[in-house]
Amino acid sequence: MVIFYILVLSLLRSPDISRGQFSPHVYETIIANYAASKYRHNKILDVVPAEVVSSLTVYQCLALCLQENRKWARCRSFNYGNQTCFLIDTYLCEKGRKNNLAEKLGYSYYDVLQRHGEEMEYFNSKSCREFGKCSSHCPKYKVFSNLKKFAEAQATCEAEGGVLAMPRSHKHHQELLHLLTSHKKERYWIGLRRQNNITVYIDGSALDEDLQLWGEDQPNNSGGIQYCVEMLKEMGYKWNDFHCDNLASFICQYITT
Ligand SMILES: [Ca+2]
Repeated sequence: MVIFYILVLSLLRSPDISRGQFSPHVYETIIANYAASKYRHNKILDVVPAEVVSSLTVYQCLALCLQENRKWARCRSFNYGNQTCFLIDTYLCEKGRKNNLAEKLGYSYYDVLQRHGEEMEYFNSKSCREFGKCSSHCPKYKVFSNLKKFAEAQATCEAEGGVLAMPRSHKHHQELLHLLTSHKKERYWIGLRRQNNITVYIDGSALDEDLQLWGEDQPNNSGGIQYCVEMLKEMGYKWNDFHCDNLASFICQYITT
């Protein structure tokens, strides 16, 4: 991330960013950071562009957006497709605006947010929070306090473009604990379950055997019917295997990049 800021700042310091001045690698790095996520491919931001320039590569389009010496307000994002660059003075998650993405085959939408304040605004925006459809700057998780069976909880996450949360490290676990400080329900489903006697993530990936986040004496498969995993308050929100048809609150995770 630090490298990214340096790249952007170095671009901004130059008043005469000319097309093609930087190697494609530099632009690729920036594009990767503000990349069109899977939610933005074949989609455009559905607003009237401030400026349209044809016969450009996507990198040239980015460079053009980063230029600051234009008459209209600063470029915040762009749509790109068919070698055409559509510069835009707002962005998907701008506060107070009801910007939406629209389907457009072969086009993509890119944010170009350059300053920390903007990123915080972005981070806190309704779209980020509720739909997880923004970039990697979005919060990764969303807590649902209502009670559902494991499968229903997973279906709810999927309907929002996510999955049940898949903490893969102590750092992820800490992030989830931090989220739960303002909720504190008894139990939360996460995206882990036992299949063929092995606990795996809901995407089928393996659980790191060394990741010890189980509560005391868990998993115990009590009654031989505990095939799903929850974070349990009475265990300090460590993991407990639990009957999948029992009701619990749950945490979704959004894959945004
Ligand atoms: Ca148990």
